[in-house]
Amino acid sequence: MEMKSAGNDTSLRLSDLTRFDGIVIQCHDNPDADALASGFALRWYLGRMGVQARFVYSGSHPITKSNLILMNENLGIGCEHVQNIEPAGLLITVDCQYGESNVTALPAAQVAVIDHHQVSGTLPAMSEVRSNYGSCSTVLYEMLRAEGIDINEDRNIATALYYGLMTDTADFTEISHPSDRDLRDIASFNKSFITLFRNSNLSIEELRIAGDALKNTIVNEERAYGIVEAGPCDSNILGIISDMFLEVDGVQSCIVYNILPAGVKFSVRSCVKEVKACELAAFLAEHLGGGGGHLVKAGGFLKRDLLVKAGVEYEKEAVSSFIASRMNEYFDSTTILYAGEYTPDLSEFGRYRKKMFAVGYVRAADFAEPGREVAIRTLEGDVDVTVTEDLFIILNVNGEIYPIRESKFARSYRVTDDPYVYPGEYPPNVIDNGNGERIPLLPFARSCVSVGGDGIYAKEITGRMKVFTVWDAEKYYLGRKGDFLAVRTDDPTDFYVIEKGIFAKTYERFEG
Ligand SMILES: [Mn+2]
Repeated sequence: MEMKSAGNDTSLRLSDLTRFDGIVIQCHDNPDADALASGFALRWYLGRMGVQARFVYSGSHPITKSNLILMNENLGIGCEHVQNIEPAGLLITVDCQYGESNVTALPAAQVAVIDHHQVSGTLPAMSEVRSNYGSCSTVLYEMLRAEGIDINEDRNIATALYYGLMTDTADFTEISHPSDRDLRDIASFNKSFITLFRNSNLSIEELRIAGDALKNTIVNEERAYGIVEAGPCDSNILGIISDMFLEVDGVQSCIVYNILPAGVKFSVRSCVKEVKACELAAFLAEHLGGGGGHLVKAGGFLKRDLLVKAGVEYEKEAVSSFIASRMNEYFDSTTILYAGEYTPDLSEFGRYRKKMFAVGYVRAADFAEPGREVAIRTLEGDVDVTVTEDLFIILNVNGEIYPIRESKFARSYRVTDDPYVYPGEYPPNVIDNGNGERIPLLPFARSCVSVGGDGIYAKEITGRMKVFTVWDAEKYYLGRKGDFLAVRTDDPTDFYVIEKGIFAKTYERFEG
């Protein structure tokens, strides 16, 4: 088999798959809603293209959870439980990667992978893994979109993908990627099916699991966090337990996790501004899976194969001491700076100024009538703005997007005739908040270059640092080792963090 190593850029298109005969789609053993939805959408696509495919799962256990049985039957998913198959011409694993411990190996001439988890081994040449997506359903939604196909052409497909994303992200509270928000907002789903599935989600056994879990809480008083291990249960049960646990006096942040065959699923909560739940989740899952969400609620997954590779034995005691030590590391390795309390010692800082560099810009009035309320959808979140004649949007070097007024734009940038090429991963959109329409920005983008300025003071950050700036006393900016702490030359109380990649690209040393 032709192989490519982990971490390579892959761009598989769904239309690459239609030339094969004997296609079998396989999701992981013990399927969840996201796995069922992804395979269902893929088989639907292939069917439209005149290609027949089977959709299967393997492993010793048939599906028993009632929401999944209802989903499988009501939406016509028809995912079959098999122990073995005739060798497939092409085996496509969805919501998992071929060769992983939670995917029974089925025989195949060729393998393809579509997934949203962290890459754990070697991927086949035909693969599409978007590890920063909240669900594999979102990956399918985007891949269908790339083929010009609207998921809302089939209400069952839209319902399945919506439900897949919903259950993988604890009712959308743990989503982080803008494409996830797009799927959530755009899917025209069958409300009565979603209500039916949602209300068949908790079994009596899972309710007992929640009760039992709360008998074995660990509270670290010094760092004010809590840890709970729950038995195997759905991820939204983890959310329910962590919501309750956070209510406890003396628990300012908490993690609730369970050990599943494929890995450790966890929910994180925080009620203090010094801990962003999404950032704690990302820290815990660093190199081991994925984590993200919102300031208060977040979640993630530690893949079994990656934990074992990192030397963590996959059993109760070892996993629990690993989690406790990562939690301690999180609290102990971080410096917190508060605007108004911290005075930078400028003798430790160097002087830097912005290089001339090319970025893109869009004049808001070009894509929407002045007065319209729009949300600019970016990797970091949605920013609501009102369109005015003088509103411009900058598409920055790393793909970040921010609004700017024309007067400031005119001072900081010079318009050029060069064609504009967007460097980022998520082509930026704005959503018209009035009618929900999604407007792609790139057709309106033009080029400009930034012009100098009087520079900043900056120093490299050596550990983890949380910075509360004068602009926002509630939300910190996170600095990691190698990033820079920057101070304005005209106002030393105004300090902030610049990510190391952006710093290297956009700043240069300067003797001012
Ligand atoms: Mn999934």
